[in-house]
Amino acid sequence: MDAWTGHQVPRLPGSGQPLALYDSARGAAHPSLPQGPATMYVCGITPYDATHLGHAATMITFDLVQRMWRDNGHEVRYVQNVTDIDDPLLERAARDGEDWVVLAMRETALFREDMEALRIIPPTHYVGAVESIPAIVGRVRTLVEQGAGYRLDDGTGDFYFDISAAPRFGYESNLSREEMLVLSAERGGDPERPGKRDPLDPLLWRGAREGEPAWDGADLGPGRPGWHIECAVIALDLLGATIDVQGGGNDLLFPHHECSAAHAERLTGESPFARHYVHAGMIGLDGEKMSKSKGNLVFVSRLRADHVDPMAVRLGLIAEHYRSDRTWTDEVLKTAQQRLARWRDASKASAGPSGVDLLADVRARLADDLDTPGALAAIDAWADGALAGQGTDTDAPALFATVTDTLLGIRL
Ligand code: 5CA
Ligand code: ZN
Repeated sequence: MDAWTGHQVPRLPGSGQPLALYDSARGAAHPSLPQGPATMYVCGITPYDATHLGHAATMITFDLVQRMWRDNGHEVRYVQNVTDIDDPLLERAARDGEDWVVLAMRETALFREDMEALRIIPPTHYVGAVESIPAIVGRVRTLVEQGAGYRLDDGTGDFYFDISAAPRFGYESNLSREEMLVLSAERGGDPERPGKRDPLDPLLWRGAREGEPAWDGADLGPGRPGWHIECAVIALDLLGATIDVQGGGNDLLFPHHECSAAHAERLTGESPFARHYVHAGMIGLDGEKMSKSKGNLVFVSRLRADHVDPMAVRLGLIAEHYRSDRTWTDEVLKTAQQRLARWRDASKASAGPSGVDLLADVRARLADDLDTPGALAAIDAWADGALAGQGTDTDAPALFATVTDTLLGIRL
């Protein structure tokens, strides 16, 4: 499917150091050193409701990864998916008496508008689960032929992945089996289901049910794909066996990314699937994770309709470190609006402190696992200096505005 329209990203002089990113599998930050084009797969929306600030924050995090790679001269190949068939989508459509296809198309269109307003560089490929079904069927059949997938013996036509076929299962999330069982039950898995070889085995293919959409599965029988295999197949087909970054929110650490990696590694024989598994913290409202099921959502489109500057939203979402779970409040927005106004004033100064030093500082902060609080502090210090009449660098105000635009996606 089509992505959204991007904006021109100005080039900055020189380049910085390699981007170090925290990898959940290794539990530490390591430099990302792409060989050839940098490759990234980010888990996108399930389009049954409008884009909320949690989605936006996660998309902004990976936009910063892309901006840092580009600044270091890498070509970037970025794939994002849309889970345009899944239980929550069917449930919401049924609740509202709406066609699930129409619902998915409408919410995906709104997401594109939000991403464009937030100045997020579009992915190279924006891919729906539905359009990927033939490829997924082929890969599930391969897993079954290899003995890594099996049909449940209860007449449903459901197929599962046998996690014993993935010798490294658990390396990505580093959780105990007990923790995995709890999270599996909470996040779309079915550890209680009888007949599975292991309670943690994830669904590969769901046999057709009365009243649910189904697709041709060749000798799997009609049905629809499981969630984790979708992301594994889309990433493998468009980016290859080993990718630089597999990204998403930290709610996807387990089972989603663990199982996607297990599927991909079993299919290719290559491990690790991703050199970095990168997880953004959850955005909450008043102490609660923002989620569609809790109904405590702040929508990007609502803020836009209220004439809130998307650049202030972006700035508010990066004021704290991307890995920390954090809260959105009116105060966060107000602080971001004030900061944005101050930066805009400073960019109109006739001179300021050294622009070259500012660029080096911001690059260094962001290269350290996207330390946005540190980068924002360096930019604030420059702005304070310029507004106080310090410094004689007359090129600095223009460079200042380019730094915020190119590296942070904040257009002044
Ligand atoms: N379609 C799947 C991924 S394949 C999915 O998780 N969809 S989602 O709509 O629930 O979330 C879209 C992206 O936003 C995912 O990367 C998810 O991890 C992230 N996300 C969801 N809720 C939040 C939140 N409250 N804060 C930060 N990120 C979030
Ligand atoms: Zn995914």
